[in-house]
Amino acid sequence: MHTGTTLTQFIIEEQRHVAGATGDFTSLLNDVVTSVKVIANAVNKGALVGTMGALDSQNVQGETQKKLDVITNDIMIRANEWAGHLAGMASEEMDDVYPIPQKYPLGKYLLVFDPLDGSSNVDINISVGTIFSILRAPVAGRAASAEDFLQPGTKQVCAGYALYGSSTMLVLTTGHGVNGFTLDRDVGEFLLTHPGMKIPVDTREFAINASNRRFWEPPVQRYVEECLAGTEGPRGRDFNMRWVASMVAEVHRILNRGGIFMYPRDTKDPSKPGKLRLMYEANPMSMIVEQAGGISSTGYERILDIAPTGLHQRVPVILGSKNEVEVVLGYHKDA
Ligand code: P6P
Repeated sequence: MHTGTTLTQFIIEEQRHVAGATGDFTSLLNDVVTSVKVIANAVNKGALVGTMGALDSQNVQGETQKKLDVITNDIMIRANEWAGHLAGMASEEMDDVYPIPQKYPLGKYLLVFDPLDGSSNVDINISVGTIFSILRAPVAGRAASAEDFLQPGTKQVCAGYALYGSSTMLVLTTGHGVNGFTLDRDVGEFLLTHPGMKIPVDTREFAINASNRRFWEPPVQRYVEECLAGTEGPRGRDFNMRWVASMVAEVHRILNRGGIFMYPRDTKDPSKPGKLRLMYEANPMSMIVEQAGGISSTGYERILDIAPTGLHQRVPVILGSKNEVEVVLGYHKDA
């Protein structure tokens, strides 16, 4: 019986297009996939195994950590620290760079991730995900410093996310388009189900946390008001709205049917230029969105061009269907 193209087969076939590939990247990506399978299992068991609820600890963002935030972070660390492909790891859940233990060899890549994005949803059984980004270490085989991670998104070798939803999916790009895989739990393999994902250039669906409306900058205020004005307004058509409070779920919807997702700069906390983190949310999602024909911007500049200044730096994010994002960027230029 033909099982279809497995992710393992897909990665190895991709490797054949890379001159001089040693197999290190392929092996690293397979270890990341293994960690995603383990996380999917932990998330899927939910309340059955007592992993629901919050800890009394906070992460570097000052956000209360869920038990699964820490559990999934440990899963990513344990599955990826031993193989000799990494010079270091960084995560939303860890203040500083995770050094590879001395008992393991150092490699030529850096792995940065949000182990459980949208974790505030996990207790209420709404989709959550894992977001990851792979960079080259500036010096292969040397323990990575925080500065080594501070590379613009254009330097990413690979970006991907896992979505723990009604099915468990893995979506990734290595710079040659975006492909989606669905976990067949009976086989324990991800199978290629969404080859060559492309974001429709037009949309009538926007995603934003409307409770922050009074804090938005004028261009975003204008855009959302015009969407709400519908056929009677300047856009001359009605729009739909979604907000899942899980970036992975929003981006996956946009990859499948188009849309625009905005977590814009707002004045709610002037010390924060946005809520989403550049290194392990905005950059990997921006690489995926651009590879699928979309646009991802702060409103003022291309996210992938930003020169990072900190591991946990926040940025405003406006991403999705090309023509709709360009409308919002036009309003920013007018302002
Ligand atoms: P709010 C989840 O915490 C997250 O980082 C993204 O996944 C999501 O899009 C956003 O924050 C939700 O933010 O303010 O609606 O809770």
